[in-house]
Amino acid sequence: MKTRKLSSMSEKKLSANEGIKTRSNYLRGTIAEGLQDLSTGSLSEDDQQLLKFHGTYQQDDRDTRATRRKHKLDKAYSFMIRIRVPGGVATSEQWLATDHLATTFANGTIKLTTRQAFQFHGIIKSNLKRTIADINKAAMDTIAACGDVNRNVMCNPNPYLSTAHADVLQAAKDISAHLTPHTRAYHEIWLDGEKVKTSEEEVQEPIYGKTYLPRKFKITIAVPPSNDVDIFANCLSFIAIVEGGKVVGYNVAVGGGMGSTHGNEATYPRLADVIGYCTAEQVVDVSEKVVLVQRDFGDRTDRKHSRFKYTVDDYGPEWILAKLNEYLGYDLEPARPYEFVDNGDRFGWQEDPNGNFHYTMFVEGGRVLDTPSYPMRTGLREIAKIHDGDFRLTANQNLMIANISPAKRVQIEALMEQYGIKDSHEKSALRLSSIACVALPTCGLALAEAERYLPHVITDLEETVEEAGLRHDSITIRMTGCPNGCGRPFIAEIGFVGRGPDRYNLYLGGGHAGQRLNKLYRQDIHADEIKPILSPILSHYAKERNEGERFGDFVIRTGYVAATVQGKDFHANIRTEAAASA
Ligand code: SRM
Ligand code: SF4
Repeated sequence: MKTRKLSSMSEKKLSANEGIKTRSNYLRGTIAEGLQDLSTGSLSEDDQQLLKFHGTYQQDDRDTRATRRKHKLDKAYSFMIRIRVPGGVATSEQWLATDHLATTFANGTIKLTTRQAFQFHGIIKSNLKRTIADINKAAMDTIAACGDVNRNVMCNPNPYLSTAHADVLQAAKDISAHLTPHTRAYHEIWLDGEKVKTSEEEVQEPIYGKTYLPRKFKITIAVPPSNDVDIFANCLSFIAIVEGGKVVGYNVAVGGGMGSTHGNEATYPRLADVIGYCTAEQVVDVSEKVVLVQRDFGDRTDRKHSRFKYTVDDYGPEWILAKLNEYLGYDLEPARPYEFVDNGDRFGWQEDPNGNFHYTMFVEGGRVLDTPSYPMRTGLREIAKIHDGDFRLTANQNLMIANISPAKRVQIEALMEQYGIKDSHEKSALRLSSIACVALPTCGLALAEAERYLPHVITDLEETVEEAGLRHDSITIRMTGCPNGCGRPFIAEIGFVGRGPDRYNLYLGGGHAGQRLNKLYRQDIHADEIKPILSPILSHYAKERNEGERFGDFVIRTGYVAATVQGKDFHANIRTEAAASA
């Protein structure tokens, strides 16, 4: 059902970002000039928006903001860089280059993101260009890692498990390449590429045009029964349908997303709807045409309403399907049956059909760093020096040391032992099922801690988990510093979303396979209240769950929260106690 009035839409003013894009000359703006100006560590407001399309964000150290303000100092500006890694695949050489840059230009850590990408933090302006150039020298790039374009395309991280897994990686790479912006601005600014004439729109951006998309766009591919890339949280997803070991086609799902704003019920997380099926050969075409539907019909007036999920809700999934079929010139077939069982990673060792090995390690909060008791980053560097397989980033912020031949396994295991990596997965299943977004001190939007705080929350809860005999029970637990939802907290069985320093909303009841949104259980609780509130529920679950019943299902059956059926219903049926505690 089409609900958005096109006439009123066109009367509304376009958002400021639309003007910035239009004036930018295909993402050039005055970035090159701004980089030359070393009298300040920042760039102009408009260029900061454009920088995102190039894969970098201006930030400042929020830990030192107050002190610097007191001493009348400028903010401690630096830049975050996101490296695009389609399907999360990095060679050993790329790992070593990333590791080297982390020390040379960044803060000595590598962040593995919830979209299978690398991030650096703390790069100062004078090093920005060199860092991006060096990333490109290592055969990686940062273009379209952020911005109003299609982002890093995700897929199941292990292509060696079957030919189907290899097929989806190839599809992810093909979609990613097809939807990469064509502008030469990236090469000109960061790689000293030759300047080209800028008037020919078709040549510049045949898919996006000069205003690109209304907002960021995200694509992923999953191989059932594992939903380890959280397909329902993405704008466009493909669910592989496998026959005889090969991917014959994909179910197409549209309109997922997490971002919302506290106190604004017009914003909400939404799960993608499965609208049809396409053949394996059609997957790139379908991706392009869905992007075009969003390009043409997405809301460019209000950035809080411009994600594809709102386009799908405004026009209805049936209308989107009809428009997609029109753009394609053929019809999607009806969706085929599929089943997901979970959205977590497979930790520890796995052997593939060729007799090679893969080790998935737990990386807390996705942060690769050295501490005195756990020199993980050094260990991974030493492994990369001898590893002739590759590294696979998972969408749960973990890392797979992949494709280890039987001959190399002994050497690699010895290094894993030496650097403490060998036991990385010997943790409670609760911890292994956790995700925390970056939040403080780098994220400019964080209202509360996440990456630095969730490990402590889990340590507190582990006491109850052990006592209740739940050590091996995977319960997804995710924390984000704000409701933008970068750690996909709204599909966790237990979700924490920051509201202010030390204060969180607690959500319960997400689906264990990422197939159901959760519901607000307690609003604005202090960090100290988390354990007293959650421990009794965990103990109750241990005692009274049905055979095989997941925590998210249990809290709904026993009345802690109502089930959220779809995004529009996210703010409805919140328990009166939760509302009362507001
Ligand atoms: Fe995110 C903005 C970090 C995955 C929804 N996200 C940000 C920024 C860039 C803050 C900003 O705009 O100033 C954060 C940078 C923090 C920092 O210091 O590094 C940030 N997002 C991240 C990462 C690094 C979180 C992590 O700990 O892994 C993830 C990088 C993914 C990648 O490699 O591309 C990350 N962000 C996500 C996801 C999860 C996903 O895509 O599967 C979501 C929810 C899904 C979705 O898009 O709906 C997500 N990020 C957002 C939003 C909300 C968008 C919206 O619809 O309203 C924002 C804010 C915005 O865009 O205005 C945001
Ligand atoms: Fe920052 Fe919020 Fe995203 Fe966390 S969820 S990284 S706090 S924008």
